[in-house]
Amino acid sequence: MALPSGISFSSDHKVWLPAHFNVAVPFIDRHVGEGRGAKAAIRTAQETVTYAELAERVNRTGNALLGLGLKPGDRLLMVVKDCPAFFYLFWGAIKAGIVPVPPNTLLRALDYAYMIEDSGCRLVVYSGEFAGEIEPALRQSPADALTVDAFLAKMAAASDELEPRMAAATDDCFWLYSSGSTGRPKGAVHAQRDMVVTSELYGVRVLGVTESDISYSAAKLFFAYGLGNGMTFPLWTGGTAVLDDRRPTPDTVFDNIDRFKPSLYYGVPTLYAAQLAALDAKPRDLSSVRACVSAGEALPADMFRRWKEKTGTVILDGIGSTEALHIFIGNRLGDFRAGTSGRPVPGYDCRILDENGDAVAKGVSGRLWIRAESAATSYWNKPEKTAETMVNGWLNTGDTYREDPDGYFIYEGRSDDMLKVGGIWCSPVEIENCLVGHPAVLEAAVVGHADEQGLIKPKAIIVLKQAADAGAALTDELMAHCKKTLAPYKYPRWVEYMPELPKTATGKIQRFKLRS
Ligand code: 3UK
Repeated sequence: MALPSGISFSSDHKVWLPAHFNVAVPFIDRHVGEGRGAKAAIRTAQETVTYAELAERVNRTGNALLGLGLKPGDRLLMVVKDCPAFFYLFWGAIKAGIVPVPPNTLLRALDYAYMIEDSGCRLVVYSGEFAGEIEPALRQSPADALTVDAFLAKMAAASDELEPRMAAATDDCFWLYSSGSTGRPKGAVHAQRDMVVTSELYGVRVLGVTESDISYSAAKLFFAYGLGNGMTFPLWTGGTAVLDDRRPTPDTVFDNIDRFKPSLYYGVPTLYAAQLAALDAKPRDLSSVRACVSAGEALPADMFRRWKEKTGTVILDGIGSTEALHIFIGNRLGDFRAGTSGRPVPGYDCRILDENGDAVAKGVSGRLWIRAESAATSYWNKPEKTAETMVNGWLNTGDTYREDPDGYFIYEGRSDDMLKVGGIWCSPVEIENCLVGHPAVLEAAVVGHADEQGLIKPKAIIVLKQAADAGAALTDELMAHCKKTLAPYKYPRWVEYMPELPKTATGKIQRFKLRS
């Protein structure tokens, strides 16, 4: 398919956009004019939304948001499950010049309270299911709030005509929050052009996404990975996105594949591991799927092999980040190597540097830096974090990598203590703080530990106030304490008791000693 009018890419993969433009036009409005009005843009178990309906509801949403008093540049915090309203809110905001901010929907009231304050959002729209965490978070806040259902009633009553608010390619468009090992989540500010770049460079040119693809991402839309897979790539190409608002399990995912016959399936290693186990019990038909994609954490080579054996399909591992927006090093059909992240996506410059900032020789490990036109150029309100991470147009990924002789990039771990659990960030410090909040605990250290699939999960090493309290009952209690206080995926899967923790002379926990 030709690129949308006014948009082109140079031979070295740099994007050209009109000086005044709004990214909702090529992603949403264009399709009706190109004859896709009656085509399904979104399919769920409950409904199908055509491109014509989508364009109309995006307009009504933009008008409803303006009608609620939001002005261009204002932030809309949207804590919304994977459903068509996610699309309406995200694109309706963008078309009206309002900045949508869709955070992780698995977080707790304290996390949302922070994001509401940090973003200075004017309005919070949330799926009713999340009221228990959102309503307490709103108590101290001047922001207005509406459930999705209440918003949809306003949307239905708003005008279906909306002029796009014109912007420059590098103007702020949407934010995504990302967490660090210390400190609060950071809002990565993404520009108008960023989704154009990821959709074309990775979606079209690496994965080969087309209008005839049906895309199903078990990774949720709030995750930059899911946002690309399950929304921007299908909309960029005029294809169909399948959405399911439930928590993905092997059964729900395989049932969706049976029912919607997607041609592209996107998961994370933890889910692939559970799916592999489920396939032992019950074989499933994946013949509609032409490619499976994995990201969020490294896919062990053995899982790649077992999946291929059982399903006949390859899993294309690729590394992306919230800051880069989507995958910048990836495997592709016809060019993949198990146990690696693949090769750089054309258009993304990747460098592995030593501590002095010099490029290492092939085969030597170092810090991975990338340069990308889809990259966020700042963190909202965090000039120091911005200066550390975004340097002269280059992005510090925080990952250690090495390049093999054939140009495949091999992941070797994080350069900080952060963990990826089920593809989602976990800060050991946050889990330690939670554990220390339990009356029996004196000190706690959290490290990553590989489970039987080779996937990393948090493990806690605990020093008790009374050593005699140690035991299975306390372990259960500590796990329950974490599950109730933190996002549920963050609880430690193993607890070990020790008389003391290894520390540096300055009192810093030496987590590397605990990892072995
Ligand atoms: C790690 C990987 C090894 C790595 C993401 C695809 O994961 C995404 O974004 P986040 O900001 O995390 C980024 C960090 O996660 N990581 C991601 N993928 C891999 N490590 N192999 C992989 N395949 O530490 C990276 O720096 O949550 C993934 C697309 C968009 C994304 N935002």
